[in-house]
Amino acid sequence: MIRSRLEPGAGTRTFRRYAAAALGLLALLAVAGGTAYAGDEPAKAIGLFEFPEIISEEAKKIDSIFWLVLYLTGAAFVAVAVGLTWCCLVYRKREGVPAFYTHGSSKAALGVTLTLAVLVFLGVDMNVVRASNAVAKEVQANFPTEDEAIHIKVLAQQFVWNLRWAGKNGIFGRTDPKFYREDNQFGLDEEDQNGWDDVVAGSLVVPVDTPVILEMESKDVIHSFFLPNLRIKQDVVPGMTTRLWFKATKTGEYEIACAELCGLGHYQMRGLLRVVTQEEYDQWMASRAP
Ligand SMILES: [Cu+2]
Repeated sequence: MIRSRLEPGAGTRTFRRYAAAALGLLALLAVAGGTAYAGDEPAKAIGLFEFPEIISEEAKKIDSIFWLVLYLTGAAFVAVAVGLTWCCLVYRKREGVPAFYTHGSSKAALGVTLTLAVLVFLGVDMNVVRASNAVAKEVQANFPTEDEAIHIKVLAQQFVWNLRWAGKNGIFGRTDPKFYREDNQFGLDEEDQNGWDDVVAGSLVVPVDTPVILEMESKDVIHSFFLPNLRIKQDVVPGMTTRLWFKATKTGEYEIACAELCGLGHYQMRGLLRVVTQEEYDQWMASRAP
């Protein structure tokens, strides 16, 4: 005859004990996750999962949110996986002992579920919200003042990024969609003198260590302007102007990508970000707008 190794009533007690242990473990991991994040420097990525090189101070802060989410959800995942494996081992069927089964008690189940929900809400959700709000305020919404920044207009179309600088006079020329032509992608109004010195280019040339404000519009569908090395991305929507800012701190050539599936040629909607020294920038500008 097969007999249970557990006494009557022992099931509920054991369940409560294990549930308490699991809760303790989860609380510990939540605290550990928060502590791991408390460091200033984001953890270093390894091997296959190496991120694109970071070229701004703001990008580091944005990455810290990624790491925070990874630590917290990683900790919760490990806690769940360990608990599950452990239950499978402890309650398995063995020689002379049937697999343990319990309906549990609805009171205990309710208590455990509510406690877990509160712990996850406070330990994971609220931590992420708090940290990401701080970064959004500090980075995303913290636009440089109008006159310390260089303004560049971005006009997205399937499947190209058109870029325009105001030129010597610092004033953008008037545009109108009725002037859109193969050789006038921005639809510049040739009668407006302010636009005569506007510089139009296919790659985004900016001086290093200088704030840049992008004013972005789309001719056709929704695109998404993505600078992976700066960790910034913004939808470009027909009928409205969206803005983005950055300050690159390292010279070099980096990728611009479209991060919104915008049509069959989406994959080729790449651009080039060229971060150059101030002298190179002045030279480039002078050669484009004499
Ligand atoms: Cu696109």
